[in-house]
Amino acid sequence: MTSLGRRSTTVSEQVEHEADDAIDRGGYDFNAMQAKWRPVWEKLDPFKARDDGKSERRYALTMFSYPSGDLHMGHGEVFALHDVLSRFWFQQGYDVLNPIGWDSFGLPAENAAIKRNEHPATYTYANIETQAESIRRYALSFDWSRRLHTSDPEYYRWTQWLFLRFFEKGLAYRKASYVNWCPNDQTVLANEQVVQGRCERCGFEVTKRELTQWYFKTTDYAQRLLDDMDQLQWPEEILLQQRNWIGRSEGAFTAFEVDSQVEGREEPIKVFTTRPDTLFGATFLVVAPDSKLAADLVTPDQQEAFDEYLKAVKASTEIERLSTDREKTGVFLGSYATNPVTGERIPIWAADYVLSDYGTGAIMAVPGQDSRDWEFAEKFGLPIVRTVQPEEGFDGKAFTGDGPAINSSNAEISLDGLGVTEAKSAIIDWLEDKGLGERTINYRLRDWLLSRQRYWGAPIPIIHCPVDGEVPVPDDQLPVELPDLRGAALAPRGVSPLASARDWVEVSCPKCGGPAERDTDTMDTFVDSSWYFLRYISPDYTEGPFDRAAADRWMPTYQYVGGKEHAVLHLLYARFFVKALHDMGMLDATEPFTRLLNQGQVINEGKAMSKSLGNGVNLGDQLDAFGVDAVRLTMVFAGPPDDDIDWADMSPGGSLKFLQRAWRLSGSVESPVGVDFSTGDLALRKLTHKAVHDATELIESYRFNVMVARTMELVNATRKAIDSGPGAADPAVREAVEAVAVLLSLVAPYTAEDMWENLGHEPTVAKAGWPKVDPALLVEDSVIAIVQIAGKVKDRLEVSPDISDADLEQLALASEAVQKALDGRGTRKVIVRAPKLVNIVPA
Ligand code: ANZ
Repeated sequence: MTSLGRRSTTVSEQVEHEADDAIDRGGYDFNAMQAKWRPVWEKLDPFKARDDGKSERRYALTMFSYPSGDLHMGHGEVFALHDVLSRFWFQQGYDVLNPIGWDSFGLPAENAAIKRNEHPATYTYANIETQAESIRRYALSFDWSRRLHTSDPEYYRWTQWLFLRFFEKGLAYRKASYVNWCPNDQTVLANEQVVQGRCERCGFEVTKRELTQWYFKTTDYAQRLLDDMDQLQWPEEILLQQRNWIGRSEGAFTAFEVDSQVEGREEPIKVFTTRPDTLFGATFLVVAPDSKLAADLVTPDQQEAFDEYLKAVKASTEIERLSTDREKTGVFLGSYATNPVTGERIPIWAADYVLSDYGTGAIMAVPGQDSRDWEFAEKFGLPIVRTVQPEEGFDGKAFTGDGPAINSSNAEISLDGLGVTEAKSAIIDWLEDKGLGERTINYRLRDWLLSRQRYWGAPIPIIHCPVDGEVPVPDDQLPVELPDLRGAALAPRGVSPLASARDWVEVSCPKCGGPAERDTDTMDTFVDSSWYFLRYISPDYTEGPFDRAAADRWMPTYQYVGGKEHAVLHLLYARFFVKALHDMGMLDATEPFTRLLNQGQVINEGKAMSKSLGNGVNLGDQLDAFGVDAVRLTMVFAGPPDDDIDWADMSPGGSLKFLQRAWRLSGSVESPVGVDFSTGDLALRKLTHKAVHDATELIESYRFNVMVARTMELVNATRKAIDSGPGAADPAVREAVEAVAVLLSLVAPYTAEDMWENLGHEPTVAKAGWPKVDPALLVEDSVIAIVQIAGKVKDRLEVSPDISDADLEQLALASEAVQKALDGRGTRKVIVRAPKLVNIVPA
């Protein structure tokens, strides 16, 4: 932040320079503090979740860590932010559950194992230990007694158990279809893992393969996943992404009779349309080339042309298929259908812009109102009839807007003159009446494809028997443990490596006792992370995946903190899981996460950190140079938590200096522990009470950076009171410094603990309790300071009449309105006239 001295030097220069600055610590030694307090806390174990019903519960959750290497800057940020909330609730006296564990199955460990010729567990558990050590050093308020790893058999036993309950309810099933296939990772992917046609993990272009795979029936929950969003206090952006992903469309099914000459095809073709009002303009039908329908409808004389087209379609990638600016391709199938309202005979085509797994895989093409259909009609010389009157002056092609219907009447019904909404409803009524169609709602959401052809995951607990079919592994034989495979045996070859472990695969059928085989696929690791927050609640429970009574006490989690990249993956899957468990009578909660905070990214020099750019910043190096507290403080003070943090603009050295200043206060206090504060200096007391009071609201609304700015203000005022005010023996000074220690305990736990000891208290400051605020002291004579950017008023701040220039500047720069107006620009100059005016000249 500018107020701590923004520099434009490279990070390594910055580290060097600021480490030099930090040498004169005036007795403040972060290494000594870290060494001193860690063992004390480990002994006290202050963050073990209490669950005795004496206080209100709050479940604070950070997104699951994946054990790849050591912690990085992103972890540093998310953990620091999350810890402010968790520690705040501890201070407020809530029973907080703040667990930690590892999402430890997954491909990276498997790929590493192939390379190193070892077992994935070796790499996985070594990384976990490294991360666990770093997390402990980072002093987070986790309850370590609940630690779990999804790759432990004791965990995946219950993942498998849950799968079987879903299976029994028909919520897990197997089907053959064209699925997303990553040629690099040699495994299928869920729709959610395909981003713009590429594998979410490795970036390879995804192709299609016909395979028999396991699915969860997420589509059963489409409407409830939408409806229940209004219970969620989540960023609007994430809710919107989920809404779009679920993609509810209201429309109708309409039936088109097929010409009698198509052999073996009698039932009519059903299409899904969101614009039944345009039915009079449906001049041809288009079916997905890779659908059974297309194969059925092709006539012998078009067979060859069709086969050729289908081959080309299969070779094309999803990216190509979905791209809108690509020239339309297609092939006439030789057959015809009848438009139910015009009675006209219309041709049936196959084209790849129609997808086989949406709606019915067939559309009525209305070129007059649909751009893709227009292009297609133009290219292949098919008729175009407008059924909506375009607005005056419209000279485009398809008209997709609202307007009065035209060319839309027959002997029985006329839509002419009606607007789109009325026309829709009139035509659907008529179609329903005639048995030619029906109102319907369609969702873009697909079932969740959960099987993977890879090793390092939970085996699917099903046995395939030639007599009994799919037979669940009996509960008392769970977990189905992974066979011991390592190194080259794990190399991807398109079928699961488990298939090669014949001893493991060949079993007898639990039903008939005859020879049978285990399912050789493993579950998507998103299955593991769809219920881990429930396991945390009773990690040692042996009667089921979680203790229902305890789960009902703690769920839903009050606060979730993590990245936005999970908008339609983990966050959707976990919601589906909780709803399904609720319906099975296993849980009261219907939603997993009430509040969601997405942190921004830590970037460097304006760009995401990456190996190729060489702009990576190592968290461990930062911690070595500046100490845990200064790094955490820098993360929290950088700005609103959802903004990106450009580390090149940060000054951890400045944070360190502030911590020293705060810490020195604790050695200056001259009044005894327990002194009566009410006799203290009124002005300082007011400032203290206001800071504590405001912090509550600032923290609950995620404005942690402002809370820190207020703490800085209090530190400066206290220093002034000691040096040139009522003096170090004034009780108000002790009150202020104790408040500073508690406020800082949320962000800089080592410094705060040391201060607490200097003040004469026993550890731990983490449980000191939130200072009581006296409402009488909140009535303050305050003045309004105007904050301008380039002469324009951006904010008004209520400040104390004797605020210093430096404090006012800090407050002004921390203001949300100012941050927004600056929009990432730095400042060239800041002119401060405390307590009335701040004028900022942007860079
Ligand atoms: C006729 C029509 C006329 C359409 C018009 C649109 C505009 P959403 O909103 O995404 O649900 N459609 C239906 N199934 C399809 C499939 N499998 N592949 C590609 N397109 C498909 O879109 C529904 C609309 O997308 C449907 O309404 C259908 O085209 C097309 F002026 O029918 B419409």
